[in-house]
Amino acid sequence: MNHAPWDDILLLEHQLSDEERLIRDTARDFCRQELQPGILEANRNGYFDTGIMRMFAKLGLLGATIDEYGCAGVNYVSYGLIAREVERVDSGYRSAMSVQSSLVMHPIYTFGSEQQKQRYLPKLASGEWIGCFGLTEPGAGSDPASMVTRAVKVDGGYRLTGSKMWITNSPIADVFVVWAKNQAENDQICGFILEKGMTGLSAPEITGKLSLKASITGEIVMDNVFVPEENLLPEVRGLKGPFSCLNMARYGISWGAMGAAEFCWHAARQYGLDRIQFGRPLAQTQLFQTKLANMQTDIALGLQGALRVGRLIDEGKLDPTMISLIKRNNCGKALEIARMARDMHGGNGIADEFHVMRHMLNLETVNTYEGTYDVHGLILGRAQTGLQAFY
Ligand code: TGC
Ligand code: FAD
Repeated sequence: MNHAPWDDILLLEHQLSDEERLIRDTARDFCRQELQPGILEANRNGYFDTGIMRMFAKLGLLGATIDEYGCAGVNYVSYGLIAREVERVDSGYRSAMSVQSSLVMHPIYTFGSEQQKQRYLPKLASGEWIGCFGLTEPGAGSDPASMVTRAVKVDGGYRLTGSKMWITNSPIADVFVVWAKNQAENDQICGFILEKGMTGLSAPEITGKLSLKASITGEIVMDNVFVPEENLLPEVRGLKGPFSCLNMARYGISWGAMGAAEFCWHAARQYGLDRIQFGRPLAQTQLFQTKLANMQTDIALGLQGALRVGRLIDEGKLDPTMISLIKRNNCGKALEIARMARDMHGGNGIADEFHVMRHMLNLETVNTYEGTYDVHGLILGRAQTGLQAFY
């Protein structure tokens, strides 16, 4: 009889190719050696070290699915495996990586001109430039169609006015992919590439966050910013532009959230084995074991779902509702697991040295951004009933 290991009960390991395992192991070693040791201080101080982007770049982790312009050209399963390892350390680090890869490099690669690809992709892949993605506005979050940022056609380009809110990396960004209604095209949503230093462009930091503290978040304020014609993304119009980028990022999040959940599960299990109360390890109680079993079940199934969707993307069979299913499920389950792990650590669970409460707080954001848990529920509900319930 075969024995499945407790931490890989459905033998995900056997479902990966040698190359996928190698990429995963490289990412795992890097995360353990380079990222994990500094996370406590980074989180305490609310600090994101831009050197981390260059470290990601050295390993080929930025824009990893693109196979030109200095990028690694790995498949989507590998991209997911990388996200899982990075988020095992901190959701904020996975955020920095996914914004750069899926929300900045992906739209430039997919919808950009050759000139735009040549100008931006190599520098974004090398981590020399940091990018951000501006869709959300103070009055338009779940409903980006109601955005008010506008582009007005002028000689040689456009003038952009408006503000974007809750933008990962914006205060440190060199490149801003911004979505705005284009007055010259009947208010259709278009993508524009803005660069740091353009007159009228600023990106103040949002302070006071209790979640994702090791990631930097800000606004994008555009006061009549002149954007040259050649900085308009030529190949896409409408919300399907930003949504197709979100498909890729949400897919990565479904793996990443499982990485954070695995950290919390393993930590809770070890804590329960080490901690003696009532004369025996906590892990020897029925309640503790049931909680571990629930965590194991949700993680094993969540990883299988993410892997299945990754394989379907690699086979060219992506349907966005698949991504809503795994983003919603995996983020919701990861958040429950982190909350449970915090509880299982007792008082120690609130100390940052045990890491579980940091993951729990981060996952509150992960469950909210890139489409909230409920919004993905409504996307799935619409797809199966044919009735939209957003309005
Ligand atoms: P709807 O009518 O559904 O669609 C408008 C057009 O878009 C197309 N479309 C998609 N295309 C590709 N992929 C998808 N997933 C798509 N979903 C929709 C659709 O076919 C249509 O195309 P066309 O050609 O017919 O015009 O639009 P709606 O206004 O009814 O939208 C509803 C809803 C709720 C689904 C959508 O607005 C939504 O997903 N809201 C959530 C917003 C969101 O996710 N924001 C994320 C901001 S970025 C972010 O959070 C980054 S965090 C990064 C980090 O730090 O990791
Ligand atoms: P709202 O849309 O106001 O939602 C509030 C609540 O109402 C939620 O519970 C929601 O589920 C619920 N709700 C909304 N609509 C409905 C409905 N029709 N029916 C029932 N319930 C509904 N955005 C970017 O563009 N780029 C970024 O890089 C980025 N990074 C982020 C980083 C962080 C740390 C955070 C917190 C957010 C980031 N976001 C970013 C924004 C994020 O995508 C939005 O916060 C998210 O889409 C939700 O929008 P909202 O905050 O306006 O909430």
